[in-house]
Amino acid sequence: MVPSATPYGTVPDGAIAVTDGRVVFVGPRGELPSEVASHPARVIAGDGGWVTPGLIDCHTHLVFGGNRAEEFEARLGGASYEEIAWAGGGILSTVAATRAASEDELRASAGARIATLRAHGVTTVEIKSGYGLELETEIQMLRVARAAGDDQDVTTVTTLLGAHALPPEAAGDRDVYLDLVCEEMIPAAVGVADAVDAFCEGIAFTPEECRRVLQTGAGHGLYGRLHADQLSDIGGAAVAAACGARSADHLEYTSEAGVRAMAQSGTVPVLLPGAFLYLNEERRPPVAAMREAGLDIAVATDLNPGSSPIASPLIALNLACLLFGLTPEESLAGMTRVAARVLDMEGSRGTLTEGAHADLALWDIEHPAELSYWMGANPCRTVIRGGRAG
Ligand code: DI6
Ligand code: FE
Repeated sequence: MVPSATPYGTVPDGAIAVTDGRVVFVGPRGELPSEVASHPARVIAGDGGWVTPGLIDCHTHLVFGGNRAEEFEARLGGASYEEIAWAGGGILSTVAATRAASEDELRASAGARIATLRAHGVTTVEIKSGYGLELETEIQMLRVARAAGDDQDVTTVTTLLGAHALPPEAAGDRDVYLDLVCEEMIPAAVGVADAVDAFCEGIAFTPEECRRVLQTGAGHGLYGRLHADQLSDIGGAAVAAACGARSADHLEYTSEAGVRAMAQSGTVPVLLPGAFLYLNEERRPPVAAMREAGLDIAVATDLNPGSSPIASPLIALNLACLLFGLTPEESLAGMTRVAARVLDMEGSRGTLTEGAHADLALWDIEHPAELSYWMGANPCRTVIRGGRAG
C-alpha cells in the first residue's frame, strides 16, 4: 500500500519485482521493466488476490510463562484488574511463571505465538520484556524474543520493559528497584534491546520515575516507548512527548493537552483495543483529537497473558474499527506504515515502495476493508519475508 490520494494506495492489476530481498519495482503490471518482465527468476501469481505490506505488530508482550485464565474468570466474577494487581496477582503472577520457566520453554511458547501472528500476515513483531523484573530474566526474555523470531522467520524488534511492575523482592522500595533498572538492566540490554519502555500508571510507575527510565535509555542509545494513560490520566502522553519517545501506547485517558504534546514531538499514538476490550474499559482514546492534530495512529495486538490474550492482528484491526471508530484504511495503515514509524523503520518496512524490504502478505480478499471486517477468518494465503515465500 503506497500512501497516496487513491484509497489504500491501490494499484489495480499491479506487479511487484524483488531483487536481493528488496522491492525494485511496484506499479501496474504493464509497466514492469522489460528486463524483469522477460527474465523473471521466479514468479508468484497473485491470481486476483490483494498484496499488502507484511503486517507489523508494534506492541506485544508475547514472551511469558503460564497464562492467566483463572484471573480472567475472577475478573468476570467482578474483581478489577487494579485490585488483582494490588493484591500481588496480575503481572506479578506472570513474573513468577516466567521466572520458573526454562529458556527452551519460553522460546518454544513464544515461537508458537509468533507463528500464529505470521500465519495472519505478520512479518515484523515488537516484543517487550517485563515479566522478569530481575536482571537475568529480563535479559533472557529479550534474547528469547530475538531467537524465537529467527526460528519463525519473522523480524523482531525488542524493548526492555524493566519498569513494568515492582517485583516482590523490592519490598516496596521503588528507588532501589529503579536503580536496578537504570544502572544495571539498561546498560546490560544494549545489544539485545532496541528500545526502552515503562508502565506509567497508578499501579505501576510515576511520570517522574518513567522520565528517569526513558532518559537513561536514551543515554544508552535505546529509543523510548511509554505505556501511557491506560487506566487513568496521569499525564503519560505528555511525559512520552517530553522525553522524545517514539510512541505512547494505550492512551484511553489522554487529555487534549497530551495529544497536542505528542503532535509537537512527533510521538506516535499506538492504540491497543484488545486491552480496552478485556479490561471492560469505558473511556475511549481521543481519536478525533488525534486526527485533528494530524497524528497518524498505530494499532497493535498488545498480545499478553493478562489484559490482551489476542494472537490475531486481524482481530486487533477489527476492534480498532468497532471499538475506537478507526476506518479500515486507518486501521491497516496503523499496522503497516505507521507501525513502521514506531519501530524506527519508516520507509524500509510497512510500505510497498522501491527500496523497501520485500515483506509482503498475499490475501484472498476482494477488498482491503475485509482485513478489518472478518472476525476469526484468516484470508492470508502467503507471507513473503525478504522476498522469500514460506
Ligand atoms: N499494560 C498492559 O496492557 C500490559 N502491560 C501493561 O503495562 C498488560 C500486562 C499484563 O497484565 O500482564
Ligand atoms: Fe502493553
